[in-house]
Amino acid sequence: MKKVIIGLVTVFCLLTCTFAREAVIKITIGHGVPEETAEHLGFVKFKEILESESNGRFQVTIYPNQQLGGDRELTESVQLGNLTITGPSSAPLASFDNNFYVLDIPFLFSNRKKVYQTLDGPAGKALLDSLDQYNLKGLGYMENGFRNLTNSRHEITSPTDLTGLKLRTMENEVHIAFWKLLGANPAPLAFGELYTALQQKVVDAEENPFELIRNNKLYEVQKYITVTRHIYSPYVVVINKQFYNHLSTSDKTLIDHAMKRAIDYQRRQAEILSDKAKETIRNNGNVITDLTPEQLCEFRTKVTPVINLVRKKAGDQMVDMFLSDGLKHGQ
Ligand code: TK8
Repeated sequence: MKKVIIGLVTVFCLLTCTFAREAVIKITIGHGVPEETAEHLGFVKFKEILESESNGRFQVTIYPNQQLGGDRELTESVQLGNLTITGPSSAPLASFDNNFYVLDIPFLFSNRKKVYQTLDGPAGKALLDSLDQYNLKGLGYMENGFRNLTNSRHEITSPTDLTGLKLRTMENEVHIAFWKLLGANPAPLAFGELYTALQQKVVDAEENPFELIRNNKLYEVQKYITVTRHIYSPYVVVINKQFYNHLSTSDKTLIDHAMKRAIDYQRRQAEILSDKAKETIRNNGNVITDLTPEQLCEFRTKVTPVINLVRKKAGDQMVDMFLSDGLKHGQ
């Protein structure tokens, strides 16, 4: 009897251990921003949904705040399979997949509604599908936000005010061309080095959405903010292609659905946090300058030629798809 019990217990242990070992699927996520940000909250939501919907079969670990590197390193890690998921801004992702330069068309979107219609529609989907050839699968777009110009020197209301200012851009050639056309002196720099560069006055100016100007404390070292909303560069959520392709159909659906819900949540948080950030920055005594339509027009006119560079990089087909989608949505 004793032997039978020991035997049964052994079989049971072996079965559960084997089952457990086979069943648990580990997912690692790395991203480049602090834990107070909407991007982080979005990934936490994804973890919660996926772990609970899979009854713990999926285990998700998140590494925030550049712990595993900046956007470029994180994207490389996902390509190599050392990391499962990341969410770089579309601008640095464009040097991996040139199609993403399409999102660098200046003033492509005028409001959030149009952004979501386009990104969640056929144009956004075609862009995500283009990642396939780079060993990535795109799961969707989270919000980083409309980008605004900040600097430590003086109030900026026209391109002339930018003359000679040293301005940090994301690692993206179209952005560099854009700021050159406006008369600034742009240079690319990884996000992780930005605060120190501004603090030490190696750089005078930069551009980011309100939420990151706040959460990365850039407003401490950038007194002036001009609401230019010149580019909307979303976070593109990417997963290692092999990892995704090896999942069962039902697991793929679990991931897709969890990410869709997480993205909806993330976008709501981004909107709330962006408004709060603007408030905090204003209360801190920073100068926030809104531009009149005429002033904004001056910026727009100067950067129009950038579209030719975008066409060269992203191709006419992708550019036309995004532009006609914009027109369809009444832009
Ligand atoms: C963080 C970056 C950041 C971006 C930048 O990973 O570099 O200015 O706005 O969000 O992607």
